[in-house]
Amino acid sequence: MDRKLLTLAYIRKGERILLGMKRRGFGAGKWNGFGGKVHGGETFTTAAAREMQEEAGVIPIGLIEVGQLDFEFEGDPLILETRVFVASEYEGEPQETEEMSPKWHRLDEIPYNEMWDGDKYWLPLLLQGQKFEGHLLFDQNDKVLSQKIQLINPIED
Ligand code: 8OG
Repeated sequence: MDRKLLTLAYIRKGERILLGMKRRGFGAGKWNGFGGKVHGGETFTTAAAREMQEEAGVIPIGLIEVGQLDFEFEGDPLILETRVFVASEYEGEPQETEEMSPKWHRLDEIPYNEMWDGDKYWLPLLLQGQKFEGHLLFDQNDKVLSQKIQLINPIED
């Protein structure tokens, strides 16, 4: 099975999260975090920071890895192994790029119906400060066919 290594990073500041409207390519028309392919010689963390700078014009400070998600599409042997990060600090000001239009969203107004169909299963965990790993299988219309997400070292409350 082929694996492609991807990053996905969010900036969460208090009660808001920075999302970008993807303007072209894979996932166009969806709100998402920022990320893309890990280049040779990069760590996931350096790739996540580079992608965020390229797509949103900000440099995240103190990225924390909070998840690993394997995305798979029905009929396609490729697994998109995606490491998920979050930071609460950044340098620069979010700006529109060729790839993304960034915008702050209140945590109680996350536009799940304009995001990847699987995000509603795991983004709430990220927002709770949990760590998670999982696998999501999508059909050819990007709808979730099956998903399994589990917490790593759950936070007790
Ligand atoms: O470089 P490119 O834009 O192709 O990278 C794909 C980005 O999309 C990468 O950051 C990982 C992310 N991504 C998926 N699937 C999903 C998904 O189901 N939900 C979210 N939020 N992001 C996804 O590849």
